Amino acid sequence: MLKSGTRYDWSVEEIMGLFALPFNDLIFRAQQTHRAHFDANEVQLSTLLSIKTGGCQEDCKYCPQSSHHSTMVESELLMKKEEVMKAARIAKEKGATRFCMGAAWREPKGRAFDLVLDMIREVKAMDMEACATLGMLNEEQARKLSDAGLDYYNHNLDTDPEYYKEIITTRTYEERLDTLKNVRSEGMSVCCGGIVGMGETIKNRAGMIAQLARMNPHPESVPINMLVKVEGTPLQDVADLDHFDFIRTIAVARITMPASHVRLSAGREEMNDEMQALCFLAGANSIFYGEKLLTTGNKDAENDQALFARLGLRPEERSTPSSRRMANA
Ligand code: SAM
Ligand code: DTB
Ligand code: SF4
Repeated sequence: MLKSGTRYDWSVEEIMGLFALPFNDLIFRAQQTHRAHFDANEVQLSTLLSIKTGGCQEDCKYCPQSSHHSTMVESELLMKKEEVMKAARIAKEKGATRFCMGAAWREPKGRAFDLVLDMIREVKAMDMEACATLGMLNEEQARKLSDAGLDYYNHNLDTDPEYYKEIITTRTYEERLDTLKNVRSEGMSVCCGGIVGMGETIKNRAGMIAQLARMNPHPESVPINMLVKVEGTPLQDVADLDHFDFIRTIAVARITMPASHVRLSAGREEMNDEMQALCFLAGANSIFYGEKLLTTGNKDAENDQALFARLGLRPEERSTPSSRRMANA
């Protein structure tokens, strides 16, 4: 169902105009949009697990898992299904509704892919939403994931097409868009966003949001990550981001993709409660919940519960569209 105000024709210039608004005007507009589409006091909780860590052949400059950089992250084998299920059960007990499995792969292959399909089936059997982020997908891989019951596939654009060349050289922007097309045509929900704080300009940021907001339909889930500067990556010394610029990016994502869940993603460890509250006010309504992201730290669950209590926020029960839920039943 289309709610009024949803558009797919945003230009980069128009989005730059949103970024240039006085902060209070921008936040007011984002909050109005948010309230027209969501309960403003509900936040969706997703828990991440790195099921295959490190040793990745891609050269993403921000990523501690790329084998092109020397970081503290060591290459590990695919986790055993039992360990993954244990983590999913703990996530569910702590209140997460979605379990997201990440693999440091260029693309899924061979027996490892079959094992991941099995993990997805088991997460679904636990009555949780399942999400995976495994790199590029062709049509057949997307179909297999969908058949296994996967609700969401995460594949980020990361930045705009122009700045992209500075960040990743081992796969193209077009290849990312092709993966997203394959996910969409197999009926899964799309989780797609990017990173702020990699040294990009406001125009690059507006360009990234324009790419996302011109998709029809919009990605159901839009993770906005603040770069985690990991030692050993080429971006370890990039200039600090003005936190207000991060909050503005959340607000602009909310205004341009009014019915999407906008996720306040990586970088929360660096944020105090007041900063996170401003992100929620700007329209963020999802977080990664649990003490670890993939290889770096996150706020722990107790900390988030205390913040929710201070702000009167409630965890959202479940967000997968009922049609998809019934198809998966
Ligand atoms: N290998 C798969 C891929 O790239 O699609 C899945 C995992 S990859 C780690 C998922 C996303 O995590 C990246 O697209 C990027 O947006 C985000 N990410 C990775 N390292 C990050 C960092 N240091 N700070 C913020 N976000 C990061
Ligand atoms: C996304 O947009 N952010 C998550 C998830 N999708 C897979 C990953 C953040 C990773 C941060 C660095 C790390 O922990 O390795
Ligand atoms: Fe590999 Fe994904 Fe990291 Fe890029 S972001 S190096 S593809 S794990």
